[in-house]
Amino acid sequence: MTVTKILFLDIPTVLPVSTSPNTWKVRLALNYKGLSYVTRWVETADIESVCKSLGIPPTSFSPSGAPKYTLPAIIDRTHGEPVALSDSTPIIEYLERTYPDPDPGRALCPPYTSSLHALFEHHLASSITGQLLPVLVMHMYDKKTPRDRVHFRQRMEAAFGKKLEEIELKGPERAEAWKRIEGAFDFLVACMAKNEKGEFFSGQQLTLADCSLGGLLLAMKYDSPDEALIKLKDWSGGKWGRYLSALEEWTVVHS
Ligand SMILES: N[C@@H](CCC(=O)N[C@@H](CS)C(=O)NCC(=O)O)C(=O)O
Repeated sequence: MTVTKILFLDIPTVLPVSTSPNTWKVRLALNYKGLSYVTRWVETADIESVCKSLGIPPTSFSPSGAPKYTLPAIIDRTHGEPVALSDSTPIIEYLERTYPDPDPGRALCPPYTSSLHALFEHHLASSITGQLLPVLVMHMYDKKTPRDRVHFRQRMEAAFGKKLEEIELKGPERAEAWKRIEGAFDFLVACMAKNEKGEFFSGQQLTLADCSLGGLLLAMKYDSPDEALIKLKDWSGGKWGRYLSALEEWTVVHS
């Protein structure tokens, strides 16, 4: 374990773990790199005020110019002057630059892979993450803290112009959506089969791609143990169950 003074901001749920793919992505990186950190749990309703008070920058701006604050975020006070960062990929790139592993084979961001990782993340977001909301919306809602449920319902209903319960797909439409998602996971398995060894997208060691993919799988597992996780374990000859087991040693939640 490398002794660092990192504060990691994550989103609480009614479970002892988060269900956010992006915060899981950074937690996997912190655990894989063996960095010590403390978690501060921030409900979504408080993300903006907490980030502002800690000097954490927004991750995007709305067309009107209003800043949008999201988690994960970190504050690293290891080297005196605090470094406050948001946005999962820049956070992992910072951790990699600041705390490189002596073994180059364990690099999360190996040299010259930024463009490939950007492409991978774009693919994951459009082919899987973006397809999950209509099948997981009520599972996501159920796992939120009571206060965040109110916040989530308000934002989703305003964005979709209908009740949360109506956003969720049902019947044949739901089955078709799951089929499309299974197809996207099968495509990843076909790519991963090109590796000679190892359960991960990057073979035997994690990279940024596996932090993103692993974060997504953990979010599905914890948001929906009785539907998404059952499907994941069944798809692709059990590949995703094996992937989740291989990832397990880096899923510890340091509070
Ligand atoms: N590009 C950001 C996106 C982070 C993001 O969307 N985080 C979500 C949780 S998974 C969030 O903070 N949502 C709170 C909100 O939208 O108010 C990253 O990769 O960290």
